Amino acid sequence: MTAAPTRDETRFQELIDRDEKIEPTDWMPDGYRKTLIRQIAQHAHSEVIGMQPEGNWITRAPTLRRKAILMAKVQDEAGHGLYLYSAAETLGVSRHELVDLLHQGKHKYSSIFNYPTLTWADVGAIGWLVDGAAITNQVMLTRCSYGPYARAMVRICKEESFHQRQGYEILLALCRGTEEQKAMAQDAVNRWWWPALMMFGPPDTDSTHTEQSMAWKIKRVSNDDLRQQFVDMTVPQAEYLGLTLPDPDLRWNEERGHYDFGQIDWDEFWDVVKGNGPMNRERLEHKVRAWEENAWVREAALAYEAKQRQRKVAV
Ligand code: BYC
Repeated sequence: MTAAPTRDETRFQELIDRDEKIEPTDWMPDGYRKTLIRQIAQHAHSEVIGMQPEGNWITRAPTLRRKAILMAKVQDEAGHGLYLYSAAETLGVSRHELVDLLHQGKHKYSSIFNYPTLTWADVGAIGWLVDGAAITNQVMLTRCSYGPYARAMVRICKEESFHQRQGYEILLALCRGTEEQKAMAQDAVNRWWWPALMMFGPPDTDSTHTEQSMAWKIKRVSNDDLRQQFVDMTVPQAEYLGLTLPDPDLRWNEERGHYDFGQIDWDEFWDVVKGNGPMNRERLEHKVRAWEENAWVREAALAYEAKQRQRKVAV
């Protein structure tokens, strides 16, 4: 016989059923808290590690205008990391702890950022495909049952929409340029298409958390359904660019009302998730190095804060 739900459990379930938000001071099941910390931390780490592939092109952007836009975009990603670490902190874990776990290799971040950015066209492909996939996922998360996470997503989605357009515009310029430039755009899309599809996570049948996360309304749509949404949205955009998506099985299915697409290489996905992708080591080493080399900035900020506090007490 299962025990009757407690008052806390009943109230939590009522809030979920009524589509109301759970707030930091509300009671919540341990599993709900743990799932959110895991997902929000992974999300925050992804934003921060995600600065590296594009940051790699800031010094080599083709024009001053492109450089200014790219710098602003990369800086936005740092901001997203900050909102997300703050959202995680409302669940009783500190940013410091989470960053530490990332640095020790005990926390995951999105598989997509373990691929290299070989040409300027990769910056366009990331904006269009990676930010495009991120928005598809994050629009759903604006309806997440946990208030602070859902609200952080609203602002992040607005900024990601701008990022996606800047990426698309980079590719559009290349596709309307010389044959060499168009070939560069095609090559970037060939390399980023499949990893972008992997961003949505394993197929629903292999997903550990989807069922419970959907019952708690943390996730509102499953990995496979989001992936399908992304494919359906992106194919016409590729056609407009005049680029081919590297999948011979990609075709419109009249009966389903969706595009069919080919098999994703899940062995490659899990290999990257386990740390064996082309750039895993480099990404983490770079992150840890930046953390250590910039310790003086944190120390100076803390010293300044302590001084300000002393002054306030004196006044
Ligand atoms: N990469 O049960 P599942 C950005 C893991 S950054 C690595 O389906 P869940 C941007 C998963 O953690 C945007 N690992 O999990 C920044 C789990 O392992 P654990 C990043 C992955 O959580 C800079 C296991 O596989 N977006 O926009 O229900 C420049 C089983 O998966 C991945 C987010 O983080 C992956 N791709 O669903 C440009 C969105 N997929 O934890 C752009 C927030 C799965 O049990 N996150 N795993 O050891 C989510 O929505 C969900 O966490 C996921 C996965 C849909 C990703």
